[in-house]
Amino acid sequence: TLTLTRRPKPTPEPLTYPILEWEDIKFEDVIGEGNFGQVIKAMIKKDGSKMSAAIKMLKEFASENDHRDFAGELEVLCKLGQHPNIINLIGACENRGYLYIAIEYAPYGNLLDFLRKSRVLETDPAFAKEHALRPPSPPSSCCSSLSSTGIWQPGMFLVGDSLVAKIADFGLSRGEEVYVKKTMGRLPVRWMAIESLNYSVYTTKSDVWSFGVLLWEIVSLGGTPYCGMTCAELYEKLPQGFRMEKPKNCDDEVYELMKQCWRDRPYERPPFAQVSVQLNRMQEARK
Ligand code: ACK
Repeated sequence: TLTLTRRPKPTPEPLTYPILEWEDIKFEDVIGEGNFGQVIKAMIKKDGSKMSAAIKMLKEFASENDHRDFAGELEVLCKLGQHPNIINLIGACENRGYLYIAIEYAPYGNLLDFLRKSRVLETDPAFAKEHALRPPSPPSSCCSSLSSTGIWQPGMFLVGDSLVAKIADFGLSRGEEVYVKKTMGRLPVRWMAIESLNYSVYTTKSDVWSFGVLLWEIVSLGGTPYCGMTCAELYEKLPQGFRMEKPKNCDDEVYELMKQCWRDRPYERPPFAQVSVQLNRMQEARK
């Protein structure tokens, strides 16, 4: 006779992270505040040397869910490991039942503000007029219940030392749902590929599309994608072939790359490796 035995569920590995001592954190100014947490600049001592850090912590009245999400954020940061384009984890500290997560401090703040501030340097007044700053219109009710990829926006990046852009805020993602933006169930429609809008299909190729939009935002110094168009118009016009125009001061080959990222058929869009090679080549040619 055959006896079936159930394989025991694997017990989750305990989370291991670099531990910071409470005494080694010297809190300075509050640099940001969210719904349930805040970010405080600090000087920390780690392995005998002092460094700046941003400390994320929950507010006193945070719910049990918030605490779970916050621990999830630490887990994501641990799993991701170190990368030059990620706001890396420095360590974490538990004090009086509260968790404090220390991440790299990005001295230039978020990329979107950084780009917009750099407009002051723009000599062409028509440029600022053309890319009038306007916050994106809220998504219409038709697109408010889904969730989607949402990391390829300058709002998701911080600018670190040597002006390196780094992806930040993994508080928006959790566990296996990495890259799923949950904020109020809103979709980052302006960054979404046609197939994501129409069929909720998210692949690396739809990420390539979003990356193209990010590229457009960077070149237009923080312009609002499809400024003046509603969400409903995007649903209608993108499948008809409508695409954003070339931003002022944008090289033809950079715009060409954006358009490749926005090709109708996902498989016709270049893979990220190719996008990266092309961008590096363009950068080298400008040196
Ligand atoms: O957009 P900001 O200026 O940049 O305001 C937000 C705020 O804290 C809430 O997230 C800022 N912030 C978050 N992490 C960091 C960091 N590692 N370095 C510098 N600023 C940060 C973020």
